Amino acid sequence: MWDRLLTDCHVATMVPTRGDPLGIIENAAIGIQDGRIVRVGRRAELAGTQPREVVPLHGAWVTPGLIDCHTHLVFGGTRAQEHALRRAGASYEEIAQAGGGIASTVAATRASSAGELLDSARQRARMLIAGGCTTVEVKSGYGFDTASEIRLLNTARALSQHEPVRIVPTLLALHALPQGAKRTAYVDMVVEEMIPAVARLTLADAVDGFCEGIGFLPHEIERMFDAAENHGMRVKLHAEQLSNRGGAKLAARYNALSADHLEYLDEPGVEAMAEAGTVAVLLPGAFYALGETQKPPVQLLRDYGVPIAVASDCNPGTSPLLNPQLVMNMACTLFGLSPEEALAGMTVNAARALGYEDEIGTLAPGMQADLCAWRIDHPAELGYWIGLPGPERRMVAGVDA
Ligand code: DI6
Ligand code: FE
Repeated sequence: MWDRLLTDCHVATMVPTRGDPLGIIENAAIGIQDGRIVRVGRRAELAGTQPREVVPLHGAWVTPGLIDCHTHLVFGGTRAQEHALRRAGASYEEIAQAGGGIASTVAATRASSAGELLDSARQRARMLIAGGCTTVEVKSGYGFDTASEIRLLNTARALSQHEPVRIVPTLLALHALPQGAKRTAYVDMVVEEMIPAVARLTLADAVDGFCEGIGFLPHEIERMFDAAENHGMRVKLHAEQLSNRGGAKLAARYNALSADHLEYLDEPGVEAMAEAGTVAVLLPGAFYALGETQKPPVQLLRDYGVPIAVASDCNPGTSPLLNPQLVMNMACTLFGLSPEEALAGMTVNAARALGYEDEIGTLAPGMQADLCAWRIDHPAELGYWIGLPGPERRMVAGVDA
């Protein structure tokens, strides 16, 4: 017997059908058993089933639970001061070179107790949850040494024990060079100590890096990717955010799950991503907060059939953004995505960017029953309102959460 039958709803399954990227089923019902979807169909087709509980949704639209596939949610302090400096004309790179930026968050993170770190991350997670997220990727990266990165990953994992959300932890191993560190020695440490330790403890699904002039260069990222591969971990990369360093192409060569940011991505990079099936994760919050003007090549990504995801990039420096509806709205308004593309970007394609497309991101038999019920007239509204409040109802594994 099914546990639950959701009725009186319309569903955007996010399994595209011909001419309908949202896979819409109107007047639908959804059967749930053991936390997974058993059937999605027209209400009439599901008549006669005898669930333990019938849940009428009073005409709501149901979508897969939203997936924020790129966040830096665990950190100490804020960088409100830096926001002020940038308004007064300083650039992100200038602030970083003067010892602010990522390094200042590392100091504030190290100064935070375990309880403080968890509490502040929980507060931020709750905002994403309230906005409809059922899965959130969380990167480390504000530790700069093995023990500190492990502490951040443990905090990320603890989030899912305290809040009703799935957490996908990522080791952001090469984020910025600590002040006074020697480049080669630091990369050696990451390759020989940090990645093996995190792999041994199975604390992260994937390894990430920041490929940029103020981050790490391709030959350093390559060593990190080799180490990840040797330890059976997938990779992803912050690439082509502020300049074109060929990061996306490099990531594609390692079958990366995703390459993220991509404002300066060129056609050879797009082509390589298409061939490797690497997802393009666009981060309009960082583009907006940094006042960038160079936009990611959305039309080229479409032309080559690269799946596009969108995410908050929530971090204290370049994207203090915690509203998933606003992420989708900004992806439409700033980058020219259609509302359908933006919704796919926080569901089906976000799942792909995490390697969990067989579990979450679509509403189909066998998938986790992670979903949101929205009081709207059409799913396009999700990319239309500027900072809409969250869904009326949210379920994780078929349970209201
Ligand atoms: N790119 C980003 O958007 C964040 N990290 C990265 O590599 C910014 C992190 C920060 O400024 O604290
Ligand atoms: Fe980031």
